[in-house]
Amino acid sequence: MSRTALRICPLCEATCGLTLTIDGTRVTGARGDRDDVFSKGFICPKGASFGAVDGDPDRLRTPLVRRDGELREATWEEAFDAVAAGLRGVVDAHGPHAVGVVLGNPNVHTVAGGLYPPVLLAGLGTRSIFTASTVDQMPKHVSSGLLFGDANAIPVPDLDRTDHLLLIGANPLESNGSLCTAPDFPGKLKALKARGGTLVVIDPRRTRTAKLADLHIPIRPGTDALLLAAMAYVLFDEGLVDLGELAPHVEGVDELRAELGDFTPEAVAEACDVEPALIRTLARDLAAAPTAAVYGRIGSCTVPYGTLGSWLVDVLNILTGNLDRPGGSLFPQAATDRTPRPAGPSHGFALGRWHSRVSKHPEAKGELPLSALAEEIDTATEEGESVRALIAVAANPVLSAPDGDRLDKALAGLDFMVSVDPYLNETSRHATVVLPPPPPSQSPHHDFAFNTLAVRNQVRYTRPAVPLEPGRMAETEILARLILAATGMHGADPSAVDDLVVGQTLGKAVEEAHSPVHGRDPKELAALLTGENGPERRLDMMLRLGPYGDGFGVRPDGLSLQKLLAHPHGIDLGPLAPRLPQPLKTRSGKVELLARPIADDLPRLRRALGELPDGLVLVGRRHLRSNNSWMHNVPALTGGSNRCTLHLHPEDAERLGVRDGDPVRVKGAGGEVTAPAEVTDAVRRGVVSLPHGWGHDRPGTRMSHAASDPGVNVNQLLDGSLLDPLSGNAVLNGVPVEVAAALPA
Ligand SMILES: Nc1nc2c(c(=O)[nH]1)N[C@H]1C(S)=C(S)[C@@H](COP(=O)(O)OP(=O)(O)OC[C@H]3O[C@@H](n4cnc5c(=O)[nH]c(N)nc54)[C@H](O)[C@@H]3O)O[C@H]1N2
Ligand SMILES: Nc1nc2c(c(=O)[nH]1)N[C@H]1C(S)=C(S)[C@@H](COP(=O)(O)OP(=O)(O)OC[C@H]3O[C@@H](n4cnc5c(=O)[nH]c(N)nc54)[C@H](O)[C@@H]3O)O[C@H]1N2
Ligand code: SF4
Ligand SMILES: [Mo]
Repeated sequence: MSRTALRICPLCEATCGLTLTIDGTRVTGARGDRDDVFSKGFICPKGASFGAVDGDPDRLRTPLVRRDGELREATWEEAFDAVAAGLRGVVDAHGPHAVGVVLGNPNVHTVAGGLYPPVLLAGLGTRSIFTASTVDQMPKHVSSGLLFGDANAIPVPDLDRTDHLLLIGANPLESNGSLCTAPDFPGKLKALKARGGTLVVIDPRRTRTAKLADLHIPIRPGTDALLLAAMAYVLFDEGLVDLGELAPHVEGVDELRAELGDFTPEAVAEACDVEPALIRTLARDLAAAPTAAVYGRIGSCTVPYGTLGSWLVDVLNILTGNLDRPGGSLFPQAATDRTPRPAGPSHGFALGRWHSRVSKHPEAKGELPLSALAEEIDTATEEGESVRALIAVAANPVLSAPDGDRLDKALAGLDFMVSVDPYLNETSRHATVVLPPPPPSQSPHHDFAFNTLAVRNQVRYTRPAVPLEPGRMAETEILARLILAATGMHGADPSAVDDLVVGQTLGKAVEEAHSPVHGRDPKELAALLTGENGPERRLDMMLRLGPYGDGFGVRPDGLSLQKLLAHPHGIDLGPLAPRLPQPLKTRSGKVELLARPIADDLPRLRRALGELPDGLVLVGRRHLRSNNSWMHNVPALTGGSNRCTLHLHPEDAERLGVRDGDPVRVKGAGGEVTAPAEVTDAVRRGVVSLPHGWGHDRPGTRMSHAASDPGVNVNQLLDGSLLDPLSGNAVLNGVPVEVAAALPA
């Protein structure tokens, strides 16, 4: 007998609602949930393969503990005993910073990842914190921190209402969108065009997204900040700056104008390989559109001027009056956001409060660059301890970070490592203990992260679609127990972690004058929380304290877990609405258009005006049926066009004597890889493209299908030294490489 259950898809940022078909405990089908308030039935091939992803026989079922050099199946008790002993040993001998933490991307796709890592980091007190953010969006956090005073205040394009969309280094037809949560992004772009709007795409590759565009500009990789600076220059030069209703909330316009004087269209044209007249047109069209949104993603972040580029995206939104207005770029308001406090000056955003030990990289948002993880493990210095133990949660940095070979060796030399990961892969194979979470069907879902980036305010929660298999442990409990083991409370009841957070959060809330629970008794409030377990009680608390919450009875119609459970397809909270100045947390209480660190980095951009690459440069790409490093093990999602090939322009191929399908050697500062050439004019001349997340040929992994067609690790071409200095983000695009025909074996 089969049944159906609802489950929000965790496989990308679009967060589609799915209807799963379940036979016994196995997911045998998935379709889009037509009644989902947000996704309205949309599904992509990955979501449609939910059952295959979920039921992958290579997923680990029990913890593994290393004994006599080999990872062997163990009980949960044995595993946590080993974690407690391993971590405490290192902390006691070498102090808290000797324990490193690496948080990978899937943490933003799970309830566990949303609720527990902050508690883990606070409990450990380590500064050795590394996440996927520094190979991804850290430049956007830094630019938001500097502009708005809050690294997490990221405006998103109002896709449903804008008249003009400028997409920079984003390919939502493959990625389904990022830092812009929008189920059916492709449909929204088509709707934009159908209502007479304009789509402009800036990308060195003619992507499927670019093919939809009214105008595609194949820019030279790494030069977007120059192009955007020149667009801002034109707005000033031609009197097109119009802040509209933003004006009272913005400071620094005149200072910005003065700083941009050198970035004329003529000055940037050669570096960007974009005609000055076209740059003027781009700026004029942006200013002339009734509403417009500028949006940048991976191709604008993972480059040498990532923070400046991310900043300029919002500078353009601001100068054209499009920030915080319908049809422009707005700040979402999620149901689990903190209770909005009254607008006014705040603490601001600080960068570089401490530095990494070896290369002295400044921290950003409390994190050190993932590019520096290997050296923080393998390099001794006079001051401070190297990282000797590592906690990796949902992270595969051996493939996702620069120079995997070095990191691979460094991990092998650790005193202790624990991986919370469903797979034995390139990274977790080094662990002393592997703690496998259950598959998504057995886990609850709520998008703590992506609702703060969604193009429409809404809230949804799904309980596990299938009960936990015997012998499984919920990922929330795994992380709670890991926190206890890491902080000297091994063996305590995991609900102690949730109780602690509830106590602290409510204790703070009752003190805040703007809180709906101001002056009440935290114990009385805690007793009112509902939910089947600690994580549900925490969700209930966040919803009730949040901007739409019931305030623990103050607003009886407001949100609570019970109300959400009564709406299994979610609750729509309306279109994005203007919110300024409330989200601003700058010291001035205004949008600070030209913060000091930005002004200090502009001379570097000025120097780029005269720089041209000598040879080929490398960019990445994504494929709709893939996801970073961990989906190559699902046969239904591999093969066809989803292959690890080097895209090469026909003219470059001819010059190098390479034919389609030939093996080519690609060499970069960090190493060399050989991949088949795919000759295509979808990349511009002078640019080659390899996807990331491949290279599944290391011994000791347990991903049989992935290993059968391993591909190569593009990040081996990087040595980890190329960073955007303000954010510490790795440069993954626009990287100089040498390409040559590989001699036939
Ligand atoms: N060259 C190049 N490199 C890149 C990029 C690029 O564009 N080009 N993109 C970068 C970006 S944007 C990102 S976000 C990073 C991603 O980098 P990572 O986060 O390191 O890598 P992922 O492949 O997302 O996989 C993370 C791990 O999570 C595990 N996992 C999957 N589901 C779960 C779960 O439910 N719970 C737990 N605990 N673990 C789970 C997987 O098995 C895998 O080991 O890669 C970056 N690397
Ligand atoms: N199918 C699929 N979906 C995914 C993922 C996946 O791996 N597969 N990963 C998820 C993750 S973790 C993330 S962060 C998002 C990323 O989401 P997106 O940013 O939309 O993803 P990409 O496809 O990497 O798009 C980046 C584009 O930038 C272009 N580019 C490269 N260099 C430059 C440059 O210098 N300038 C400009 N203007 N463009 C440049 C590339 O050609 C590419 O088309 O996708 C998410 N969704
Ligand atoms: S678009 Fe993303 S969230 Fe939607 S079904 Fe596909 S993978 Fe899942
Ligand atoms: Mo990402």
